[in-house]
Amino acid sequence: MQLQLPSSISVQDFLDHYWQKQPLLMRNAIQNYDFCLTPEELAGLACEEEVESRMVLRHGEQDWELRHGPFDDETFTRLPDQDWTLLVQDVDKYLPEVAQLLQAFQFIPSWRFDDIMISYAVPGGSVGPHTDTYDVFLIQARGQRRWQIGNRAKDPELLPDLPIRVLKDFEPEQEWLLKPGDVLYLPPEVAHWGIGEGGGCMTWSVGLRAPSVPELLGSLAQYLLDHIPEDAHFTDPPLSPQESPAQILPDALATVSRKLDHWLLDEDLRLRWFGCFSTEVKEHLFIEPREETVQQAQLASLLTREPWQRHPFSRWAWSERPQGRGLYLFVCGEAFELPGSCREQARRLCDDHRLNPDLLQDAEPALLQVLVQLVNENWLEPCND
Ligand SMILES: [Mn+2]
Repeated sequence: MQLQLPSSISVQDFLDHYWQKQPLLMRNAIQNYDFCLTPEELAGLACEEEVESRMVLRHGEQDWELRHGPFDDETFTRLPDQDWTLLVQDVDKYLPEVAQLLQAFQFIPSWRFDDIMISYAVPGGSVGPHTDTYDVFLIQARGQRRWQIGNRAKDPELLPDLPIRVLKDFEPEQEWLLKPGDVLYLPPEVAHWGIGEGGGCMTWSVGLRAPSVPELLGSLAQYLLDHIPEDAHFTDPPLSPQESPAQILPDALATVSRKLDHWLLDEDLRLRWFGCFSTEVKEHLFIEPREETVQQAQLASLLTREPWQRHPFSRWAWSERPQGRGLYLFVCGEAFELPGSCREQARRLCDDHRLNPDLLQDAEPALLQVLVQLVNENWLEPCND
C-alpha cells in the first residue's frame, strides 16, 4: 500500500516542496484499504484502562470542556447529539490492522512516526482551531469532516483559561470537505480546524515526533552523564599570576570547553544517544519482559516453530557507526552493537513486517546474542493471529 499522491506530484516532489513546508490536500489518496474500525469499537478502546483517550465538548461544564479516559458506557449514553468529539491515542499499537496503514508512508523514516490517533466526531464536534508542533497526515476514514486551515504561526495567541489549546484568532484561508480516503497533510504550526459534518465522522491522524531542542539537550545531557567516566575533572591551563585573581581568562574557558567537547562532539556516542532517544517507547506503553527466559541454543527452534513479529509497542532503528566500526541496532531505547556484516539482517529486523526465520541462516554469534535479548525483552514476540 502506498499513499496516492496527486498525479502531478512525485514522492520526491512531495518531500522537496511540501514536507515540513506547506499543506497538501490529497483526494482519494488512500485506496484499497478498509477503514474497518467502527465508532463503537473506538469507544470500546476508550473504556480500557491502559489506553490514552480524551473527549472534548464544545459546550460542556464550560466551553471546550476536556475529559480524560478511561470512559464507561454510561458516559457515552449521556452525551449530547452534537458538538463533541472522542480522541484515542496510539490506536496503531493496539490494532494491527490500523498499524498496517503506516505502510502507506514508507517514504518517511519509520522512527519519525509517533502514533495513529483516531477521532470520532458527531456533527459540530471538534477540538477547536489550533496548531501542532509536529507534522500530521489527517486521513478521513468514515463520514465527512470540514477542514479549515490558516497561516503558519509560532506562539499564536490562545483563548484564556481553557483546558485545551484553542486559538484566539483564527482566520481560515482555505477550506475543504474531506471524504473517506482523502488525506490532508499539514506541516507543523499551520493553524487548522476540523469539524465533524453529518454523522459518524472518523479521522485517523498519523502524527510525527517533533521533540523540542530543550528536550533533545536534556536527553543528550542525561545520556552523557550515564555514559562518561566520573573521574574526568577540571584541569588548569598553564597558569601565570593574574592581575586580578577573580578574572576568568579565555584560557580557562578554552580548557573547560575542550574537555566538554571531547564528549559532546564524539560522533559515535552521539549517534548512540540519538538512536536510543528516537526508539524510546512512551512510558504507558510498557512492554513486559518474557517470563521464561530463552537460551541461545533454543533460539532456532523457537523462531522457526511459528511466525514472529516486532512487539506492536516497540520502536526500531539501525545505523552504521562512524569510521566503519560496524552497526548499531536500536530497539526501545537500547543500543546493540553488531558487526558490519550483519547489515542486511539489521535492516530486515527493522523494516520487514514479520521476522523471517531465514534470518537465522548463517547468523553470526553476535546477531544470535542480540536476538536472544530481543526475545527475552519481548521486543520480538510470536504473532498473535
Ligand atoms: Mn491538530
